[in-house]
Amino acid sequence: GAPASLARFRGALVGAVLGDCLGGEFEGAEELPMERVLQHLNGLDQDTRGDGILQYSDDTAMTRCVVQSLLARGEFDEQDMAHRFAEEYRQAPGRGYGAGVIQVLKKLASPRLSDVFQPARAQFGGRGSFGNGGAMRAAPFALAFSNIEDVKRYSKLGAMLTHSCSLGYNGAVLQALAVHFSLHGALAVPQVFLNRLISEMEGVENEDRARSDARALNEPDFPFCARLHRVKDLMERSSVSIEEVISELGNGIAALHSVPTAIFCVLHCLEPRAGLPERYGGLERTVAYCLALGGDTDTIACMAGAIAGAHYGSDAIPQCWQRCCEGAEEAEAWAEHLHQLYHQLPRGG
Ligand code: F2R
Ligand code: MG
Ligand code: MG
Repeated sequence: GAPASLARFRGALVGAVLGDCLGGEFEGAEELPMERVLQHLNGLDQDTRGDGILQYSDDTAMTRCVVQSLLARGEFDEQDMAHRFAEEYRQAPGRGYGAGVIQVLKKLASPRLSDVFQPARAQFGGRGSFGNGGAMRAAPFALAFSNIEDVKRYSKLGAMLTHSCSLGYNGAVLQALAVHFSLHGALAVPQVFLNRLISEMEGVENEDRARSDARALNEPDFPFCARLHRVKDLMERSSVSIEEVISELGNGIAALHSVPTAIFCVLHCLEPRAGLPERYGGLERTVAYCLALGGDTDTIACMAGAIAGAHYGSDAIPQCWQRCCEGAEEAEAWAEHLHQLYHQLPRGG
């Protein structure tokens, strides 16, 4: 694939922040007309205040912890990352965290805790969380590790600090893989990109825990692969409505109902689409389309923003959007450090 340029690293990290900040306006909305989304986005073009007026939520707060931990330690360190999650929550609890994960973050703050994966395992009566909180913060793993085996291993462990259900942590692995492939230009041929994701996820989901979790939740074996096949089917249709995307893929808070959706949004918006302004580039189309789905808009746009940003690069990011989003400038600077880390780690995969 294409070399992983600095512009792609910046695009991925800033794209994620933008998706979170811009999507926050509509999180939980139903039946959202595209006109309302465009009104919101066009308002930013005219906003002269800029300067981070749109605040980031838990998606970015936790992504920042992942980035800072990877940069400070130069490797994955579960104790350090868990400590940063807990400290971030203690300092800013009002960032819109999931109702369940708050319990984990409080327990992670205890100095007596030796196994940092234990609080996540206790969630939801021992079943663990299948929420998309692991996936929403997974992009930095693809930006820190060049080896695909490391991307899979550490995105899974990073998610397992809060999400012990395989439908939670495998969503994080899928999101990290999507950013990894996008970073290397695989989106140039969408079918190849999807086939690579399916092939990797067949290996990832081929474990007893994934099978038993899927059955307990009435999902088929290899649930993420099944959703990726649905993405493929939708791509082959001559036209797809927002309602069909929601009904086939979902727009909810579960990783299974949002990570494949984010991937579809990126693929669908590779080309100009009716209803979206002609002047919009691919990244703008992707974010606007994610918002118009309603539901978990901040998180779907955050994940799609990372994948799309890794493809289009930072030049595709509108300056006025970047100025309006809290944390976007800092994300750009951190992307440079991740780029250095990525290239100094052993290559392979
Ligand atoms: N929490 C939200 N949005 C709610 C509204 C926030 C509001 N805007 C505000 O400002 O206060 N968004 C954020 O949460 C999502 C990520 O959640 P995460 O980290 O996965 O949390 P959790 O609690 O682990 O899971 C989320 C919910 O999923 C259901 N759930 C998960 N596993 C379950 C299981 N095994 N059994 C039953 N239910 C399960 C629960 O309802 C959890 O609370 C992102 O959207 C982020 O933006
Ligand atoms: Mg959020
Ligand atoms: Mg959300």
